[in-house]
Amino acid sequence: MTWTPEDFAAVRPMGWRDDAPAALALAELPRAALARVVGQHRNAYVVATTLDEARRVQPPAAWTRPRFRAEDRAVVGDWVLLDAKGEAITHLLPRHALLRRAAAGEHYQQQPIAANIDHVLVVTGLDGDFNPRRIERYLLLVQASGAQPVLVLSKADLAGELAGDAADLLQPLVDAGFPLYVVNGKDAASAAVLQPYLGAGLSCVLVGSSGAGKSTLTNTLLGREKMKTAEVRETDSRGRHTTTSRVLIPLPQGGCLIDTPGMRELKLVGEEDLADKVFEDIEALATQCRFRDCAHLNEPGCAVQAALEADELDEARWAHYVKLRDERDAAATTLAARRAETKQAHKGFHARLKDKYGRR
Ligand SMILES: Nc1nc2c(ncn2[C@@H]2O[C@H](COP(=O)(O)OP(=O)(O)O)[C@@H](O)[C@H]2O)c(=O)[nH]1
Ligand SMILES: [Mg+2]
Ligand SMILES: [Zn+2]
Repeated sequence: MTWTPEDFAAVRPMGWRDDAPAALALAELPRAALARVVGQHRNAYVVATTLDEARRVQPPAAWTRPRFRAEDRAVVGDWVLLDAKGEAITHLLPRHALLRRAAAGEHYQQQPIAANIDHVLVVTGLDGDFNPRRIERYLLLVQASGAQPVLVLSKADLAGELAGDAADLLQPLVDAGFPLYVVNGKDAASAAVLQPYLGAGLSCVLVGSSGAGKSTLTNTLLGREKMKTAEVRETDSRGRHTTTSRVLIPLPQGGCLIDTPGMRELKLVGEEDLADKVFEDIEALATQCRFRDCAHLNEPGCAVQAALEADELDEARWAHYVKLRDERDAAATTLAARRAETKQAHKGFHARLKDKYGRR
């Protein structure tokens, strides 16, 4: 049986788009129940095949094997096909975007956060949560995802004059072209500036520290209290982890919103490009140094040192650039070693197959 237009009409309110890689891949596959991953649990997924029906399904057995790559398992936002009974996932469809970070711990693994999103709203509270360095780190991960980042400063109502100072500190990022919105997440009229990212066919994910105001914003944009929110401790502005898993919520505006719990650690994967907008100003400066291999320490004719002395480049921003660059380079080395290892393992496996069964 082939696919019918009705199959797609049912999933369109959940962000299905006929021009997406998932749609193109379907043309090659027999008709089956098409669903979007709207929630994740330790050993099961919650998927939706229509707007008003969500169900728990099992992943394919292969996904539960420890050596199976994390990025090849489904994550919130993914499109999947289900078996005839609608109880298990059979296929993961190709993605147009995947936000991921390096997972914590020694074993190098990537951790997917959300798939098939168009925008990533990087939410920062204008209280003790505000930290331009964390925003830079988020932006590097988002730039590598295929989705567009949008900077959202929440709690504008609590900030007073601080809002202006905070926006000033983010000026290099605004100059690089990242959209920036200052909102009161509790107020629908204020949050309405985000409507351009919430229209039919669009999916976005909210990321940021715990307590930044992601769930508050989700509820305001949705128009009802779907997500639990938590009081923030006054002493350090830290929130408690009220949102415990990632969930995809279809909005009345036609788009979909993914709320996530705060992430304590945001390790780079190794494939981030620092010159891709986030630090383009610094990388452009570095090309103006007298020496090509300038280390920007105390070489004569160093454009970076000159900019630092003239207060045209912020010391903290520069120091963070150096830190992230080193971290990215170290992660890239690990990534390359890991890939070589996997390749070697595959080679060994194929050699053993050949020994056993001869040439195939
Ligand atoms: N005044 C004010 N409080 C906010 C705003 N956004 C969030 N909050 C409060 O900050 C706390 C943490 O919000 P929550 O949405 O749970 O943060 P999350 O961890 O990012 O989901 C809650 O007490 C919210 O009421 C805002 O824009 N203005
Ligand atoms: Mg939350
Ligand atoms: Zn230099």
